[in-house]
Amino acid sequence: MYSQGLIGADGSTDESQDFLDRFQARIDAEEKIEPTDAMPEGYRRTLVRQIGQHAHSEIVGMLPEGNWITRAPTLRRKAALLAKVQDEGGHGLYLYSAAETLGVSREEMTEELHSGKAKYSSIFNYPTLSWADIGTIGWLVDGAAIMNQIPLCRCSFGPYARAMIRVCKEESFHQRQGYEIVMTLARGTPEQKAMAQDSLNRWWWPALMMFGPHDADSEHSDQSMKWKIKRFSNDELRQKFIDATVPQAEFLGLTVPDADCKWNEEKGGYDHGPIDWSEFWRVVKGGGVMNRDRIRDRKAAWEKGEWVRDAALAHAEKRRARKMAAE
Ligand code: FAQ
Repeated sequence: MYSQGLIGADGSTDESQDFLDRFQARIDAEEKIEPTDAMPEGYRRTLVRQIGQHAHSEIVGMLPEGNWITRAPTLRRKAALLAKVQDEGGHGLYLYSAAETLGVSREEMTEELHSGKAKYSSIFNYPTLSWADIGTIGWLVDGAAIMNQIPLCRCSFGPYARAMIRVCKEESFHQRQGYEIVMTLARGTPEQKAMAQDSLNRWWWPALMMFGPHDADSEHSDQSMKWKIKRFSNDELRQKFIDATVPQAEFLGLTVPDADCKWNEEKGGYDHGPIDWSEFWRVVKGGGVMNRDRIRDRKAAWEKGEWVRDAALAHAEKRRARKMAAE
């Protein structure tokens, strides 16, 4: 499927089977691949695609929660939400930097996001209708993100794996603050509990979709697992998430909106009902409720930030010129 051109740090290429075998042997020996190492072009392209999509998800993911900063119910909640949204922005920046080490520029990635060419996680195309959604995003969306990202800390590509270590620590905090918001509502008035249940009803299935299509329909999984970019398949991670989350919902006195969700003693995990993949693909292809608004808002933020980028660049140029004059 991929062109197997190889580009070394010195720009040399090697397309031999011998090189591919030696590269795979490094992966199998759990060696980390660094940006200056020669690598198959397919490996590089897969990482640029995945890390780029991941970075875009973090940045677009700031929008649904950002929507509630001015309406947080208390000062403490507002401070925590502000910090969380800023954390997500930071995650996007580490990830863009990790992708840049593979020879793609921030501008190219941004352009791909704005033009609709690059994907970002389907989950961020759903609206945040109530304060409970802010709790549910932390609980379910950060919870799903952690389940997916903990194995990425062992990804074969060094900069991605290292970025994930800090990201996972921060996401764990986000997950706990979200769960605590939902717990407060679930133990509150009947109206607050109903708000928490309504939020779980709306976010449960989209959260399961975050893990991507079933393994049989996952185009990239086999190769990504061979290269140890992914350590678990989409279905394996989805199952781990369900098994961890259903007891959390039970503890809160809430019910996941799936009549087929039952403990299966034999497999040692929960069964679940069918996922609506037609909805998933509709949202991924731009047909979700919020797709258009998300891209519009990202473009506006990028345009409004132009003077900041220009000023930072001018400052850096000035410092460089001063330093050169002094030498
Ligand atoms: N949404 O062959 P596969 C977060 C695409 S971070 C949209 O299975 P792969 C933090 C996929 O790209 C959330 N598209 O693909 C936060 C591919 O399309 P392509 C993001 C999806 O790469 C929390 C096609 O379908 N996390 O939430 C989705 O092997 C709270 C075929 O799929 C990451 O990005 C989807 N859900 O596996 C922020 C983690 N699923 O490229 C703010 C890193 C699949 O051929 C608030 N990424 N697609 O055009 C991964 O682990 C993988 O890329 C998967 C997909 C598992 C997402």
